[in-house]
Amino acid sequence: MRIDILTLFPEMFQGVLGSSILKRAAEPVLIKSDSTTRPPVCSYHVHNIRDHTTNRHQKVDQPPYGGGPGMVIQPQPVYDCVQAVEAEQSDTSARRIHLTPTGKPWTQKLAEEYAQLPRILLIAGHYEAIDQRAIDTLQPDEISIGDYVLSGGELAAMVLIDSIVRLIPGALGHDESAHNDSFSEGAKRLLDHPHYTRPAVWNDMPVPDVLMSGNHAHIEKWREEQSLKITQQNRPDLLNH
Ligand code: 6GU
Repeated sequence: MRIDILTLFPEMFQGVLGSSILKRAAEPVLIKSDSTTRPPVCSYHVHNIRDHTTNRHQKVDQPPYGGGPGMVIQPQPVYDCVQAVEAEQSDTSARRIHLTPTGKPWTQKLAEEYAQLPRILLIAGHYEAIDQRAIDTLQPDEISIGDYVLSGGELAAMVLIDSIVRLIPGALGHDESAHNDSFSEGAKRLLDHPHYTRPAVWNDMPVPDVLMSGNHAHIEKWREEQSLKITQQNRPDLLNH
């Protein structure tokens, strides 16, 4: 998957894309059996919207028509940046995504859908908003990551990238399957059960007996019960669907 990111703050992405699973997903995959490599499962391309301004001071924002607080990003640099970026590797068409608190809620189900695509292009606004005419012209999917307001779409874009990339086959190692994650199909879209590791007793607290029993049917039943209990406690809304 090719991932293009359009932002006024490219530096915000360096740490996140350069660490942990997102970093590894953009590196060639070493095949143990014959020591050959496969191409990375994804690539990241971060673009500065400011590079597409046409004015001398590279200004991208102006006060809103009709008045009100904050600044609005002008449509031209956003539109031109999208056109320039999509012209790179133009044989692969990109799903456009605009990160905005007024978008549709992001879910694991959408992450699973997007993980199948060959190319996504994320537009992260900042300040009050992007001029609506750029949105109307580009017709991106509009996505929000929750009912709170961030200073810009960048953190939300990173959330989308992380939740999508870990679902691309080959992005996670063999021991890190996403199949039973919270909200996944394998977890029946419920919250995950609690987890335990060594030592068997810590601060006078033993690991639940069933997990030491070796009885996989019992273990699975216990985990399903725990999932249901934690979901009832913390997210009863998930049970009414
Ligand atoms: Cl996608 N952007 C901003 N600025 N705030 C948000 C958001 C996105 N999702 C939730 N809050």
